[in-house]
Amino acid sequence: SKVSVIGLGYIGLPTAAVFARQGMQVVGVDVNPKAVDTINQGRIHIVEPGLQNVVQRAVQDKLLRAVLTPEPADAFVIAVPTPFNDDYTGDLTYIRAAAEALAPVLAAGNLVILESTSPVGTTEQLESWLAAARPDLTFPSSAGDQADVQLAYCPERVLPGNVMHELIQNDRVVGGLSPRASQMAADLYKVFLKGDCLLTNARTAEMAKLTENSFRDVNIAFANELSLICDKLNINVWELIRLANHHPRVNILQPGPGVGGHCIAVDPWFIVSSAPEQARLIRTARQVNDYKPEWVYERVQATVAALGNPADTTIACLGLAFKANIDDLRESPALAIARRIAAEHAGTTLVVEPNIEQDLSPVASADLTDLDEALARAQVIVLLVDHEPFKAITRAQLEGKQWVDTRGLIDG
Ligand code: SAJ
Repeated sequence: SKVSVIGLGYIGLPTAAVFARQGMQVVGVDVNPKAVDTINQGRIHIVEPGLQNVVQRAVQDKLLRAVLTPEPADAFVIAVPTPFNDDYTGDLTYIRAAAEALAPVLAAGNLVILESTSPVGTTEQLESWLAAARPDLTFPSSAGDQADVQLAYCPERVLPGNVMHELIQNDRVVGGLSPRASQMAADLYKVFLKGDCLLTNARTAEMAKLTENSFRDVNIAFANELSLICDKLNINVWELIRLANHHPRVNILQPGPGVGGHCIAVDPWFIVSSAPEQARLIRTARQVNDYKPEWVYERVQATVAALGNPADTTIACLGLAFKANIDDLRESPALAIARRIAAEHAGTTLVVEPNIEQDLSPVASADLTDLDEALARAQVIVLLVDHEPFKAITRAQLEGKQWVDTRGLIDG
C-alpha cells in the first residue's frame, strides 16, 4: 500500500523515510520546491543525525519521492506546522491548506492522520474541512466505523537530535474519530514502530500531546523560579537542586535562560486559550519561563554597569541555539538575549555558536567568533547554552573576568 506524508519538515521527512525503509511506497508532499528538489536528489534540507542515509537509500530504491501537490494514496499523514496567533490560539492555516490540497484526491477506504501539534478539536475541524470539500464521501462523525474516509490524531513525541531513534522506539498515542480509525492508524504505524500504540479518541490524543509539553514547561518554570529566589537569598541554585534531588520523590529540572524551541514554548498556550479560567498554573509557568530572558539581560546589564566603563567593555555570549548540541534557533532565549545585548550594549559584543557555520552572524552588530577568541577578548562572559565545548571552560580561563552563568556550567 502507498502512504503520503504531507509536510516534509522535522517530523514529516523522518516519518516518510522510515516508512520507505520498511519497503512501503511513500510520496512526500511539500509546498517548498527547494525541499522537494533536495529530497528527490537523495539529500535533506534539515539537520537531524542519521536522517540523510535513510533518505538517500529510500530515494535510490525508488520507494520515496517528493512532489508539490498530493496524489492518490491509501493513507495520508499530515505533519505541517501549527504556529500560534497573537491571542495564543492555534493558527490552523497550514492544516487547512493541507486539507484543501488533499481533498480532491481522497477516495473511499483512505485513512487521514494528523500529526501536527494542535489545539483540542482540530481533528474534528479537519474532518469538517474535508467533508465540505468532498460531499460525495462519508466521514466518521456521521458514519463512524462505516465511514468511507477514516481520520485519527497521532502526535509525534520525538526529541530533536534523537528523532531517528525515538521515532521507532517511543510509544505512540493514537486517537481516532472512530474505533476503526484508531485501529487503522495503529496498523499503519506498526510498519516501523517498535514501541506500543495506545488507542484512544482524537480529543484525548490531542490533549495528551499538549499535556506532555506543558508538564515539562511547568517543571522547568519551577526550576527557573527557584533560580530567581536563590539569587535573592544568596544561595547557589545548582547545589540546592542537587541536594533536593537526593530525596527519593523529588526530581527538579535545571534552570536556564528561558524555554525555547517550537514545542514547549508554544503548546501550553493551546491549553490556556481553550480553557483560560482553569489553566492558571500552566499560564503562570509560561509567564515565569518567558520572563527569564529579561531577568538574565538585567543581570548582564548590572554586571557591565558595575565595571564602570560600558563603552570599553567587551561581552561574549556563549551559545545561541535553544538547547545544547543543536543548531536550531527557533524561539531561542539565548538568541533573544544575545540580540538584545548586541543592540543595547555600548561596547563590543561577541557571540559564539559552534553549531552554526556561517559567515553572517544571526545577531546584528555582533561578531560570530570562536570560543578561544571570545574568552581572550571579553571582560564579561554570558553562558547561555550548555553546548559540549563550553563544558570544558575552567574557572582559571575566567580569571579576572565577570560572568553570568545561566546553565550552571561554571557556578554549578
Ligand atoms: N530546558 C531547561 N531546563 C531543563 C530542560 C530543558 O531550561 O531542565 C529548556 C531547554 O534548554 C530548551 C527547552 O527547555 O530551551 C525545551 O527543551 P527540551 O529538551 O525540554 O524539549 P524539546 O523542545 O527539544 O522537545 C520537546 C520534547 N517534549 C518533552 O520532553 C515532554 C519532545 O519529546 C517533543 O516531541 C517535542 O518537545 C515536540 O516536538 O513537541
